[in-house]
Amino acid sequence: MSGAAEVERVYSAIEESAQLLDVACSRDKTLPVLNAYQDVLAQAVIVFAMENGRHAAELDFSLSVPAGHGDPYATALSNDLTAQTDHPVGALLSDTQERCPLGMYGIDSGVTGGFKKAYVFFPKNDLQGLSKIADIPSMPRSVAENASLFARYGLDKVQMTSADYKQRTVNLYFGDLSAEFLEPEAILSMLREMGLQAPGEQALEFAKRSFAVYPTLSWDSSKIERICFAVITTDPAILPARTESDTTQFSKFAINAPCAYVGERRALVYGLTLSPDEEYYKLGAYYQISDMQRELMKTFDALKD
Ligand code: GPP
Ligand code: MG
Repeated sequence: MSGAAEVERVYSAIEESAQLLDVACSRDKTLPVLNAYQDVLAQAVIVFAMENGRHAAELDFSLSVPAGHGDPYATALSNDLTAQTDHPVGALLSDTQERCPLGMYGIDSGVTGGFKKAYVFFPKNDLQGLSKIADIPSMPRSVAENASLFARYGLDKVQMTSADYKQRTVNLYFGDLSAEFLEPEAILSMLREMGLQAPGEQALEFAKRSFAVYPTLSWDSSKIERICFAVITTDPAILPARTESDTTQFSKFAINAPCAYVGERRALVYGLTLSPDEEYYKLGAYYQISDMQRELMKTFDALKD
């Protein structure tokens, strides 16, 4: 398929996903992003994500971008998807790739808001130590300030980082988690120290199955803005029962989101998110996958009680 045909194929899937959430999809915000990365669409891992079920007003799509493509933030700047900035967030991707080995990149965009994030994935077998990440010059100081807290709860190996150019925040995606730190007592103690909402009993059960845990930090404060416990599964009914409309919206999306791989069950990543005063879930449905998701699903979907 030509690049233009790939753009139309992926755009149709995005539009269909947005309809499931009653979100109006803006061609003007979405096509420039797909056009800028059109060469990678055929092979990319692609995720469609709904944020907080109760006030989902946006659909995000994420694309993986191979290392060979080069810095995807530079692509975003040269295509006017985002404005140049003097804020340290603008230096984060280049600073990171100068100091750390690269597996691949990724980007994130909203169907109403346009380009928002870039990701750096480290090689699968070479997760990066927290102190190395904290030493990256443009990283928020809050990363170093919270490093010992993270490490005490087993969060010390970083699989990937993301820079959010709109919110001016950084996510550190910790992987290689050990089960002892996913026990309810450890999670409650960690969240207490972080000043974040304590989850209910069902949420704590859910969090035990996490394959990744990622805090969000900013340059404005040493406080952790929120933290997310991510669970990968093919089960569209995994969400602990909440309000009926919440459950209906999540399962509608989990069951009907478009999926480009046939003969395999759809990969889903649920995120339990805790902020200082909220507990909520988000959901990403994988439209295209790679062997990495297949392996993760084999390992983590088998952990069901
Ligand atoms: C979700 O972060 C992370 C992903 C969807 C991984 C990206 C996958 C690719 C294939 C690039 P989030 O959206 O939950 O974080 P936040 O909204 O806090 O930035
Ligand atoms: Mg997001």
